[in-house]
Amino acid sequence: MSNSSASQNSFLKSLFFGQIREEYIFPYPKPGAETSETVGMIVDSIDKFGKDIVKSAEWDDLAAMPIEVVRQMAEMGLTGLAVKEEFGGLGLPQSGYARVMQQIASLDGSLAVTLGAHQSIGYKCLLLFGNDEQKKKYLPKLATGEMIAAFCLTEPSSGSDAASIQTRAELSADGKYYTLTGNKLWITNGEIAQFLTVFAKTEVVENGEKKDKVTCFIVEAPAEGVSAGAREHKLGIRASWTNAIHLDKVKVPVENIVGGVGYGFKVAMGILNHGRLGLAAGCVGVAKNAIKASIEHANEREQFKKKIGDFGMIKEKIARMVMNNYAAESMVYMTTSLIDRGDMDYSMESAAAKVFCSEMLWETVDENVQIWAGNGFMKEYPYERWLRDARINRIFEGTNEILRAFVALSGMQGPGQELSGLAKAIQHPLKGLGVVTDYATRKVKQNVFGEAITKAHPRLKKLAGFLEEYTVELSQHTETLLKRHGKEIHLKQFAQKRIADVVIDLYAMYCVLSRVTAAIEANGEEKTEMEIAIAEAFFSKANRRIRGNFKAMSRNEDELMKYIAEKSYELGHYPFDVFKS
Ligand code: MYA
Repeated sequence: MSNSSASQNSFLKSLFFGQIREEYIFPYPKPGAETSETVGMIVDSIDKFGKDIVKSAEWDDLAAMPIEVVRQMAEMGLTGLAVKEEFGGLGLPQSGYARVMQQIASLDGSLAVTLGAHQSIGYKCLLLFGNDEQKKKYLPKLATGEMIAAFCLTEPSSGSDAASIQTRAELSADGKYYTLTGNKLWITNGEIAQFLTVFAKTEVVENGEKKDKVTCFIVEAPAEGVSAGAREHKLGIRASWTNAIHLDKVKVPVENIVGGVGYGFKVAMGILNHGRLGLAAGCVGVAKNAIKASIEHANEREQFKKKIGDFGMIKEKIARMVMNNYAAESMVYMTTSLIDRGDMDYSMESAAAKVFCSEMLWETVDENVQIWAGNGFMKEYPYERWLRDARINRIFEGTNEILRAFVALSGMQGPGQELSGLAKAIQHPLKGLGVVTDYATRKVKQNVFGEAITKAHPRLKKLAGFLEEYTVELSQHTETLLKRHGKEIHLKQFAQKRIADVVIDLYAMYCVLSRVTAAIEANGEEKTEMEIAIAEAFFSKANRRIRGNFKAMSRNEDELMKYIAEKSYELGHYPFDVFKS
């Protein structure tokens, strides 16, 4: 996460400096032949399996699914997708993993969440930070589904503020084990899991000072002191298992610490950076279903002696659904390829993809209900369930609000450090000369020449031009905000939201540009007309959003909005009534 120098930054972090690292995003990644073949076979078997076994409507009514379904999934290898073959898994890279999650989500939301909680986050700590002994001991059982995993971070008083957890782990006098006590909330797979990734505060000594820091523990269940609360009843993904997990003086050997004492926060964030992409891929899978259903109805339903699909308002909806899903899909597989490279920070990209895809899905399933109208609202059809199932994606694995704040602040951190370096350099001219020169050169380059995109297809030159312009503007607005607010920028959420929205749109646009370039290069312009149209329409709409956000950085109604909110808090209710005025 270090931002000390622009040259070490990820694609999105670099954009905040006005730099376009096009070598990171061109050419658009193409899965290898072996991965494509394996994924193709798994996707086919998921579709077959789905028809026979998945009973979404029934499960949704009962708010439960049979545990045998999870066992059958495990037999198909679906519980060990990214685990190396030597530990009994399928050894898929992140791109292949995401494509399979996309397919599972298109089958059933509850099933996807169960499987996702197991391997996207449940035992991900082992894949990312586990030592050889831990991997050997647990991965074979987790890959085959003999053990099901759960990720235990959230607590009653700790949601978005993950570092504020209260669960404690005390080291025994002989230094051999920790005793964990605390309560975890809304844990997916809680009551069916045998492998719990638990985050707890431990005492550490840093520079001679005692501090409480987060540590990650593997807790096996059942075990003395571990219990699951009653199954929660939910709006959507109703058949998945969601429980509180209570830890009452649970003894955990020191060998079960993952990533080192005091490094648990980094472990949690590393896991979530992966998990957010599994979720984003799942959103793409469900959206594809909804688009298919909408097209089917648009083609079949007649009103006023015409197919409803012939009406402009329905065409606009279908086109928007297709266009936004194309952008979402482009972001997901661009970001998984950044993970597969193995040498890059992708934390912002993964958060941006999660926000974009979950909001794209929400809009898509909502418009699908609208197209199906009365039928869309009826339980007889799956569409109202898709809507309910989709809602959680904007909440879990980081609410879209906290992820917007993360995208904005994480991006501004680097320029902030350079600007404070610049301020220090002015006070200490000799010490800071290098910083001043470097920073000033970059600003001049941005303002006078812009940063060229050289790898986009010539047919998309105009679109590339927008991105060059907006990238420079992003860095300029970042600088203005940092100079205006300094460290207080952490508290300025109206501004953070605008910056995040611009960056998320920019990332989507860059991914689309790269993907359509690759499509033209592979198939020629004629065969790529639909994708070119999607790119042009997407850019046109995103342009309007970005321009609006840039404009609102200086002219906005923020103070009025704050006043209305604060006045409402004071009153405690909506104070108006036309009959009482
Ligand atoms: S699990 C629960 C999900 N919970 C969250 O996601 C919590 C959200 N909160 C946070 O992410 C953090 O607390 C935030 C930081 C971001 C607010 N990568 O001072 P800081 C570094 C790498 O900013 P804070 C669930 O829902 C940062 O640079 N590093 O920290 C499961 C700094 O480093 P340094 C990161 O203000 C549901 C340090 O940490 C990251 O406390 C089941 C401190 O940073 C990062 N991302 O808060 C799901 N963030 O010190 C199943 C921060 O070196 C789903 N840092 O400068 C399955 C899917 C199914 C598909 C369905 C389809 C339909």
